[in-house]
Amino acid sequence: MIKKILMINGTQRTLVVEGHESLAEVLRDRLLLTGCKIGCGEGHCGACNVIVDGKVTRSCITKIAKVPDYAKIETIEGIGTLEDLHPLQAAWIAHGCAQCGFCSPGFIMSAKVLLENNPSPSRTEVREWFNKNRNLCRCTGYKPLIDAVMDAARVLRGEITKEDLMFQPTDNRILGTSYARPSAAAKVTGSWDFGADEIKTLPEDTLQIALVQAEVSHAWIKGIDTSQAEQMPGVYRVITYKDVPGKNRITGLITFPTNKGDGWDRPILCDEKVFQYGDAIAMVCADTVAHAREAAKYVKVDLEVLPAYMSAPEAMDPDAMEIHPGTPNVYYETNCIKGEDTAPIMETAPNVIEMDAYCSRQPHMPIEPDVAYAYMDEEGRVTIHSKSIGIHLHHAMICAGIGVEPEKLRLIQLHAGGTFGYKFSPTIEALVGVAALVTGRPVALNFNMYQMITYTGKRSPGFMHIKLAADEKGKILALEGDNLIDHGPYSEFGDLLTMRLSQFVGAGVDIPNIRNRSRTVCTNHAYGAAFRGYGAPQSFMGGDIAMDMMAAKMGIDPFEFRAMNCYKESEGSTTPNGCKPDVYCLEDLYDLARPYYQKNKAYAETLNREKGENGKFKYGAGVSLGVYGCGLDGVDSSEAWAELNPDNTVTIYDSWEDHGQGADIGTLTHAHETLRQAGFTPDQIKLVMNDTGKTPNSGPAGGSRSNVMTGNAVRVASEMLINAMRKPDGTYRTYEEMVEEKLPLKYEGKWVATACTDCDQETAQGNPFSVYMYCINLPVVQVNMETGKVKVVKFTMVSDFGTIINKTVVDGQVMGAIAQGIGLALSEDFEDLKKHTSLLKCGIPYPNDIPDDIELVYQENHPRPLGPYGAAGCGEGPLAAPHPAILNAIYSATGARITRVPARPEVVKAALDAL
Ligand code: MCN
Ligand code: FES
Ligand code: FES
Repeated sequence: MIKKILMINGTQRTLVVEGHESLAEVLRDRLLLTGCKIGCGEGHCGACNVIVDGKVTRSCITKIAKVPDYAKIETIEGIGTLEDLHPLQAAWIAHGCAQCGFCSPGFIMSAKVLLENNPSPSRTEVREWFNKNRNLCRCTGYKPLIDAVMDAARVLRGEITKEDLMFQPTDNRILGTSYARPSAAAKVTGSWDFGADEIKTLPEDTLQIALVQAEVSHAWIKGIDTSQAEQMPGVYRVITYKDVPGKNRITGLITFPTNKGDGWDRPILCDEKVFQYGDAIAMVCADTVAHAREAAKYVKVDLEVLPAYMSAPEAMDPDAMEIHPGTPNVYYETNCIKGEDTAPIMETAPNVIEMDAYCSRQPHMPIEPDVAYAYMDEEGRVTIHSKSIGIHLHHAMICAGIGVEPEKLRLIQLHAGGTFGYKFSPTIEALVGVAALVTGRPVALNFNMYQMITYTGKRSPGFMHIKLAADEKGKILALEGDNLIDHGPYSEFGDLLTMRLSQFVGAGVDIPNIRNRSRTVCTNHAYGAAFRGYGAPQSFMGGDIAMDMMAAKMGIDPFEFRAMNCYKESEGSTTPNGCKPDVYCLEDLYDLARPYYQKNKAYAETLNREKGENGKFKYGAGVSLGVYGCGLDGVDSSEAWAELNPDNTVTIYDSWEDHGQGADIGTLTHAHETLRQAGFTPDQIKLVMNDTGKTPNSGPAGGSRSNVMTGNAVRVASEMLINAMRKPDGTYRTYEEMVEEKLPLKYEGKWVATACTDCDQETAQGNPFSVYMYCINLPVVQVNMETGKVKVVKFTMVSDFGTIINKTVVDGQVMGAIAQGIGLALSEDFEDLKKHTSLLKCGIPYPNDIPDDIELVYQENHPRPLGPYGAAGCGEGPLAAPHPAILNAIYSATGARITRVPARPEVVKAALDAL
């Protein structure tokens, strides 16, 4: 034990600590200064940054023993309050830097030291500083963070005030503005608790869970011996499949009838088989995390290791065994059959190209690892708090598996530090639920980053084979495809994802004739989970690069080739599913984008002339089109409630789960835009969100559906309320008057996408989405011809999301997606189970990997008839196709055609060498 005297936020504190403890642990566990977040826990992310004697310090890797007595430690809690924000905190809010907010305290502490030492930094110096201090953000694309530091510096220099930075509505209108999200102030002051922070405040008898996880990818389980672990210090109970009260399966809620599986293939705790590395075999519940983890090492698992099929082609080998006995490894097939037979067209068309492409197993890499806790509530319900982005969906997926009646299960969403879709699948909900049921005590499970990366779901790799035919003028005549989706061992949403290939290969292009087959394959690599873009990045990896190849073959400018072939109302163009898009906005979008494309091309030429260094660097401009639909396939729906309160405020209830994208500001803005007719101001609207015990089923926050579906439901509920409040003379009743007239105070708003239909299982023809969004991606890249290293030096995105509901949110969504697109294109991967085990090794982009030169352009003159106030979604369209645009730019710069991601230097170098 060591006695330490530390000056923490100006107060002298005496602490008795153990030498092996980190500064982060001491701050968080002893002092409850939980504004210091633990992301990676290994020095890679800066979420835990505090200031020690004036220096930025990653507290997770700083042993408390090394911190000198009387060291001056500053944490986020010490620099500003909700009432009196530090200029950096104010600027962070103003620029929408706190999306999920998990990284915000670490960045702000880092920036504070920079500005103390350099009051007038350049943008490059700010970026370099964050890069040097290893500050990672997965949500924002970094540019807003640089903007915020530049503005905070101006405030600190006395040139402007904090108030100048903040948008203030003048006419009680916030739609389309940069009104700050309700959660922003708490996020930037460190008072927004995430799961790991809440766990610290659970009752003293809370049990901490450690998992016993598989270290092989495929095996029969012959036996599990828990006897030794049960005797270890602090252990209360070791739980195996035998203890699970229910079916011990998470059901994938099979979406389509032609799926050959039954959806009950994912064990909560493995019983007969291990299906992938990291599968949970047992749970040790103990008094401390350390005790639980230590005891977990003593659970003995007897395995008969089986051949592991780590990719779709391996699992399709005729000699491969069925991973789930009784279900073929290829368990679902969708065919997009539109127009005439394509075979004769391919034979006779003057221009045909054929290509293969691969879209990788991209890891999600939120900075916050997975976390959940559970307990039995006062009504006898198993209550699970987790990062779920589909609380009602997950309720249905885990209820039978853990063995409780639906009314005895309650799911609540924690504040999430980013998910990017991995939480569309339940991860550890069922585990903590089972542990709470079996032990009868509160339980908590917090993954470390290694577990987060190696065990949670990933983007399902797509093996794309695409053939295109065009006439002599370049009009596309036909598309053929034969594609595979490697979905890992668990079928949940695998069919839905594969169906996306029938919806997005060729989307945005007027293609009269399509024959496109896509199959879902079960493998032993990481299970496929939704990832932002969901099926579109795979689709455009094939479909868009094929367009680029055809343009090159025909000697037509790739931008003009796309513009010429886009959906046109005059030609009655239809989507690959044979229906008309909700609006024809693409011709205008290409017109809007054209000057930006030409400017980028000219810029690349200038760079080649001025910075080419005699051929060492080559620069090129690229283009691609990304399209995404808002909603779950077919007749999607959502529900929200509006209630008038005694103090004449309104409460909106919905389950619009927040990854960090801004469900709170979305709900508030949709409600306010309607309620302001009755004079309500934003601060008179309260939000109750994301608790199956309190809020209606608004559907999951996936498929970029919420702004359209739940936005509409909020609008409808608000309209119902003010319709009831409206008096014949056009004024509005107060709460007292409503009560006096015995009028209901609470209204249930529902919205159903009745215009939609499911896609036909034989042909994929139908009308799956009520609203679409479009993005034209225009990057400029630098290719190092000696090493193959590619850098994106500029990124322009020209988008149509219909009406913009919140400008700062939409900007943030687009910039964050561009950064993830750059990562997908050039560095990110989860393939090698031994290597890809940390944020760093998985290739997450740091500030210097993302250009400062990001240009966002919006088209808003095509309001969506079915979107609330004309809005579409915007979460996923911007990640549908930045990566093909970057590969197309590499081609434009060098002539090397790369059709797989990540295009790491060795891949690019090999392509250059082969020229
Ligand atoms: N919005 C807007 N105007 C529009 C369209 C959308 O202001 N015309 C706003 C919405 O109000 C909402 C946000 O943009 O705040 C995204 O809306 P939408 O596209 O409807 O998407 P969802 O709310 O359903 O969010 C999910 C989507 C998905 S599927 C993933 S994955 C995702 C994403 O959004 N993961 C994210 N964005 C993310 N952003 C962050 N920071 N972290 C994640 O994990
Ligand atoms: Fe400390 Fe990532 S650097 S948590
Ligand atoms: Fe930076 Fe989410 S806001 S990680």
